[in-house]
Amino acid sequence: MQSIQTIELSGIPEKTYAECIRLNQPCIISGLYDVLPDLRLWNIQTAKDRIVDKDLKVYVMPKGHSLASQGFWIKMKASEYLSQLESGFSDLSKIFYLAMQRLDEDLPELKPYVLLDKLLPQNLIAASSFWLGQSKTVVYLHMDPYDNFFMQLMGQKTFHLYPPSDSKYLYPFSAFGHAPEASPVNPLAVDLDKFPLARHATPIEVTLKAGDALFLPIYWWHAVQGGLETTMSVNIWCKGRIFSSWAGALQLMPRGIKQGIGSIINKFRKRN
Ligand SMILES: O=C(O)CCC(=O)C(=O)O
Repeated sequence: MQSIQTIELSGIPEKTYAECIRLNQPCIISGLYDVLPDLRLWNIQTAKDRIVDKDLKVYVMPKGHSLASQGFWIKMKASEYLSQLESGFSDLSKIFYLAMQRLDEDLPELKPYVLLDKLLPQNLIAASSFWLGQSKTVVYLHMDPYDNFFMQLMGQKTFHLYPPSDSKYLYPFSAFGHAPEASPVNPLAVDLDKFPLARHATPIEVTLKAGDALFLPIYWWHAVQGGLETTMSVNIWCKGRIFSSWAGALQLMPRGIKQGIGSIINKFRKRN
């Protein structure tokens, strides 16, 4: 299995970003706490103090499973989620994950404390998300149409990565279906009888601990597995570079076009 490079986070956002783009490979970014020392202090209480009154959308998966088709979202009060996170979830058959909460739309209360523009140039930031989960969360194998700057703030996470060129071995769902970004292959236990081409894929495994960041280039496949304790992360998706891989662009473009048309129709409906 391949290992990946480490680069030092620079206090000058443009410098770190330029170095990530130059490498165009997943890399660990060290020195997060040197640039933003307050991030070292994040814990469940930090979130509780700011979001306890919110209504949340929580991702739920049956325990031991990690496929796109098996997860679903439920509504939950933040107070309930946070107290179960501390004292243990009453439903032991499932994994509950406050996953992908957009800092702009879902949890703007947390955004001022992350100081995103100290990390990356402001004009490149497409969206940023907050993730807070119990142990052993799993996010299924998928890719995103953005470069990803991912920061681990509590606990450990293991990323199972494959380059965009491995798409032909990973059986992506149809570009015209509802999950073109996802693959049915489970990197945690690859079923070679069902997906024989997966034997040619070239996985990389990276474990992040609190204080580590990962740069994940656009269209890299990733499944993400939480460690044995509570995990907290914030990530930034960066604009641009959508044509850096034609295969990636063609796989995700139909959804982008569909979403674009959908948002124009919504705007039109609201106006009338
Ligand atoms: O942190 C996780 O559990 C998943 C993160 C992820 O999939 C992403 O940042 O794109």
